[in-house]
Amino acid sequence: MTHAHPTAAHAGTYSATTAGPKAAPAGGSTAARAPRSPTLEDVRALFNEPLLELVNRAATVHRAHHDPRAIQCSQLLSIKTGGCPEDCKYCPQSAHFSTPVERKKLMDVDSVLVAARAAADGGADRFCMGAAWREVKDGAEFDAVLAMVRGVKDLGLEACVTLGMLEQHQAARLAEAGLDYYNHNLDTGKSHYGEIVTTRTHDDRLRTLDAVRAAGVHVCSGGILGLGEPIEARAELLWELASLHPQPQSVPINALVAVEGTPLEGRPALDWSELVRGVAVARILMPNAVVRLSAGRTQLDEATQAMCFLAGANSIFVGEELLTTPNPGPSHDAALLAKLGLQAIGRRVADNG
Ligand code: SAM
Ligand code: DTB
Ligand code: SF4
Repeated sequence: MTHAHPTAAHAGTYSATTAGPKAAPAGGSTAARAPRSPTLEDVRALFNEPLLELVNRAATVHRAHHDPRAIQCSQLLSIKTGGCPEDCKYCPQSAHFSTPVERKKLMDVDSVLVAARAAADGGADRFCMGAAWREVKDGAEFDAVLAMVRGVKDLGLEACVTLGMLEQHQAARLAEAGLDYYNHNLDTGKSHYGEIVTTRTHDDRLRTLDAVRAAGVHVCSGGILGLGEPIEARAELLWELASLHPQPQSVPINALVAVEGTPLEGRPALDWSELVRGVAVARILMPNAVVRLSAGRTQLDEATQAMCFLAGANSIFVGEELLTTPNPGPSHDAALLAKLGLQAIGRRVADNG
């Protein structure tokens, strides 16, 4: 198993600013100074830090591992919408709930590639295709998704898909088609998971992540804040993600979009400080990952988003829509990035040649 949780720390003191693969012990005895993996207790302690101290530590980690002006931009497309057999309480695409989302068939390859080209023209560097499937099934539809991945790569974009559970041979076929990232979120901490989804287990999620990693595809895995989960479940979620070996290369932090008709309709919006705190803890625990400020940005003011970038977020979803819900859109995002002196990495390449 590659996802064993470290329950006992080895020698050394966990340091939020120096922990992580790139951090070298600062002289002296390496045995005594070596950074160790965070324990769940360490993560709980981060959640209790004064917010601005935490943001300052996260900003320091961020600057030690990344260009703080660069923002990775992914554009989403729902290639198969609605009618999903899973009962994820947050999701407007579940067939268990009556929501405004209409069930549609899998899109054809050409239409997907038209959208991908528009995403590239709009400055996205990665195209992420989502399907409301419980799991991938071999056959014509999966073959079409493989053709979409190949087409997206031919356009010079990074390719990401999120298709539900996956077997090893399917992950291998996606890798062969050139897939860069597979998105599969742990969504919430293990102790809270059964409150949110009953049609699969947290261990099912980990098994899919193992298959993705074994195929050599980068892992994109994160979660949702604001489901009504206790702080303990947030600490668990981020500890579980940080305990994966290797850590996920991409970590989306979603704020719940409470959609009418879902069981979480009417759930109060996450307080901005809780989102900033979640981003900061993710950055400290996973120094090399790209941390994405994901769903829910239409509910956030610019100052909150700025604070998330300061706390280590270095990626967003761009475009007018996420999968089925609205996103701020290109003109708002261009204005925000310009105001903060940040640059979309796709635009940097475009502007330089
Ligand atoms: N069916 C696949 C799966 O669940 O892995 C892929 C698509 S699913 C929509 C991808 C992710 O979107 C979920 O894991 C969840 O984190 C996020 N998501 C779905 N509905 C959301 C909502 N209302 N608010 C925030 N995030 C949401
Ligand atoms: C992720 O973590 N967030 C994205 C992407 N991965 C697939 C999806 C957000 C979906 C928000 C609800 C919707 O638009 O349907
Ligand atoms: Fe289906 Fe994914 Fe939505 Fe769950 S989150 S209902 S698996 S589309």
